[in-house]
Amino acid sequence: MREPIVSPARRSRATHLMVTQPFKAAPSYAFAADVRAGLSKYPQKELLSKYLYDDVGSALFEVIGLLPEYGLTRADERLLRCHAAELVSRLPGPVVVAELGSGSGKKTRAILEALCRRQNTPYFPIEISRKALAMVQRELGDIDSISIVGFEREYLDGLREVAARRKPSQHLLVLFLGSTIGNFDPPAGAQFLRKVRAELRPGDSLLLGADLEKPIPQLLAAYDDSLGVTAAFNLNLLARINRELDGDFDLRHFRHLAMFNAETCSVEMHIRSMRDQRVAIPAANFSVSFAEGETIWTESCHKYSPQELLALARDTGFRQKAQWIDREWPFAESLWIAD
Ligand code: AVI
Repeated sequence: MREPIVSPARRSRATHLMVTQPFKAAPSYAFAADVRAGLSKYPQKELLSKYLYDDVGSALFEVIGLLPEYGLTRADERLLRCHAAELVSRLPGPVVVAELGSGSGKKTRAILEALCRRQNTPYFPIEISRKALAMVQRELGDIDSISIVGFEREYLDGLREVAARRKPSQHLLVLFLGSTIGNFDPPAGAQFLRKVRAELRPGDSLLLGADLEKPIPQLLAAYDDSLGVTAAFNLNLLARINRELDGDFDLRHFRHLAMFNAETCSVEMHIRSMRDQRVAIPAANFSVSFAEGETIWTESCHKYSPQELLALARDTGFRQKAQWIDREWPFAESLWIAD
């Protein structure tokens, strides 16, 4: 089992410091197996959205957050900045913070600073990206009274470890920000939140960031921006298959597509084949044919309503204590308490 990454402030006390060394990426068998399974699906080929986030994809996603058409990241950050003090005032102390998918940790600063004005705050970012965890140390390491221990783990594995480490007197605040919940289809999202709840004690808190419904043209522009950054983010998935699995996708013959699925209230991202073609992916022991116009479904971004979030809280073992909604870009930050 891998050891957590420990912030510089704690290194001297850590008994199991993981030494981060550059390593040559081994071909990922899981990636190859998932690519093969997804592209074998009929009638709708699929690739899992988690594979959008290699180093190139993560860098492109950072840029997406700056685009005028995509207000989601700014709304999330704005709400956290404006309501951090109120949020903290609603939590019993002392609080331990676990963040599922922290990224660089930048948007979490306001909450951590507000908490650190009140108490020493242990912060456990949980991330599958080691690079992101290293960025957390740089981004937040200067906050007084914080101790950061990063877990390079899947969300639920990391949360289980954090929950097991906290003391009986410590209240756990779980952060699940940025509307990552929207990238689960709603039943899977509810199932995931039930699993989160199962790791908590009654009275613990979850702060959930979720993007809300808005006019379809606004949504389509957000996922098909005029600069083509989202298109590059999506097509990078094929480029990643070429890089990591020796695939021979010719990117000139595929195109990004964003469309709104009214039945599921989601924006779907697809990649459309612009001609009949066959692609070999030797490291996955596989080749695949595409008909002209056929698509690969790469991501769904569900848009919630405030009522749906309230029902979701009840359905998954929580009670909603507060909710803040951004006026400029409908987005909700919901504070839920474990029942
Ligand atoms: C990470 N997630 C919340 C983003 C979203 O809006 O659903 C991913 C994204 N895909 C395209 N643009 C942004």
